[in-house]
Amino acid sequence: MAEGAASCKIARMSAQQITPQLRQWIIEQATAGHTPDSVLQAMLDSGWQEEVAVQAMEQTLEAHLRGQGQLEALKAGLPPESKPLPEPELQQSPSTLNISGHEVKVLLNMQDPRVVVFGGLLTDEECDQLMAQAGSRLARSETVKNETGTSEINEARTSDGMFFQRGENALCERLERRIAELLRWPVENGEGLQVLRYRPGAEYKPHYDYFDPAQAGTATVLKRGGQRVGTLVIYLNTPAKGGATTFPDIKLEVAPVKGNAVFFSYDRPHPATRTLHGGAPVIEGEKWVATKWLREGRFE
Ligand code: PD2
Ligand code: ZN
Repeated sequence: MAEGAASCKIARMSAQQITPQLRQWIIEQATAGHTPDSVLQAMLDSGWQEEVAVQAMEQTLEAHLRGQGQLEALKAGLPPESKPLPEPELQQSPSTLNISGHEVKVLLNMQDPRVVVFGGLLTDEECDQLMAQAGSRLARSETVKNETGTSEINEARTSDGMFFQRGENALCERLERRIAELLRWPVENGEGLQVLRYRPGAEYKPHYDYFDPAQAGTATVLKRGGQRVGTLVIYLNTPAKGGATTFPDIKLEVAPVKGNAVFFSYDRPHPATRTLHGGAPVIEGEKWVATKWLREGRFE
């Protein structure tokens, strides 16, 4: 459980009304793992009347947390129940995993944040085929617009991209099954594979892959499969220079190597997960990746 909630700087109206901003602040504190007691105390410390503060907490948190199955744990002062996450079988620190006859190397295994680097997840032929299938369908990448849940061109992401439908063809199906077995997460909970191509100078500025609960458009996006809980970025080629996947919070840089992949998971949509990550600018050559995002529920 995190320490006491941050001080409540939400402006108090003279009548001490429960505003949308106050509700949002309460949800943010809860998502960061603060107990209801500490959130309440932070409100009292900044001058909220106890009656209003308690009512705001009840109204906001009960509805929000019941949906996440965390209300009872928080009321009891327990850390939020750790939810199931995609997770490879690495209990005995194997150097290789046999995934239905396909050998995958374990190159890095970090617990907190959860980051695993795999070697040889795809064969060179699979990488080449995926790039060939995606090539003619590439368009300037869009990202989800936070306010509305729709897509927009984003200067922070200067790559070209496309999405395959899940199970769109035999190769996609085979890779989806391999990823599901590797990460022990249902095929049905995965988004379709996304392929990105970065030309020299192109990059993906550091970001989180989960949907920001504070943004208005998130409710719409979450209707289809709930939150993202894990990401697998697979390198389809080896750029001559640049293009590492970076994790600024932990000062980790993963080199893009054809067929290798980096996996990371996040148990809550919050920076406390330290899963900020980006694609560093490509300096020479092109960089191609396939990204698999994993949802908490069925993505239909
Ligand atoms: O291409 C990458 O290294 C990269 C970096 C950050 C890909 C993504 N994010 C992504 O697809 O979300
Ligand atoms: Zn990302």
